[in-house]
Amino acid sequence: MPLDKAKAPFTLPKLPYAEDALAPVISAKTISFHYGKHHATYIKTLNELIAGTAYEGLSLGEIVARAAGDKDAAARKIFNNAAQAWNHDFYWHSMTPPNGKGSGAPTGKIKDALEKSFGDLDAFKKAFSLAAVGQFGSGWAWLVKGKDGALKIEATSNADSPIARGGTPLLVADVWEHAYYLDYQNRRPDHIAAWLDKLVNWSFAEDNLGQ
Ligand code: MN3
Repeated sequence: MPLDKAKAPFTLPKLPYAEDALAPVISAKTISFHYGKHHATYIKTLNELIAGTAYEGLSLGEIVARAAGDKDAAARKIFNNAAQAWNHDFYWHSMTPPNGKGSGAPTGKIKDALEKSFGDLDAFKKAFSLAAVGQFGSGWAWLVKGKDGALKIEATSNADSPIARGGTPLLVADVWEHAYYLDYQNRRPDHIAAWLDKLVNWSFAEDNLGQ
């Protein structure tokens, strides 16, 4: 993750593929707004918010973790923008173009872990889709590794992220409307089904499993 060790001022991390590489599931037009406007704005705003505060000098992950425990209104704004910056970088890496590295069906350690926790790939997809589609309003659907090593699915609201609670995410799908509206309008279930079948980067998920 390019942003894990970076310090302020943060810059927009490079996309791991071309803007049109995920089409037709995610069009170049969606990526150009989502990456070039939404993601870029979270980073620009974060840099403005932390300038001259105790958060300046921390890595992005450290800012998310520290701001998560602070109920102060200024810290909530910092949390929202820092978590959105981290979540989006993680999201771009959770996807890979058709025939790209990590595309297709899961293999190896990640396949074994999915089968152990969910039974089979279809059961995982069904559970992930339920969480993604069922997240009311804006948010994220995650595959995470629990402290007991089992894989779990978690849905979070708005900017919230498992890393705010010391969790270990493996994959994330953005379920804010800006992630799919130009391509799927209100059909979030269809977008998530295509996302799971065609875009997941299983080698990224496996790398995040660790030992
Ligand atoms: Mn988004």
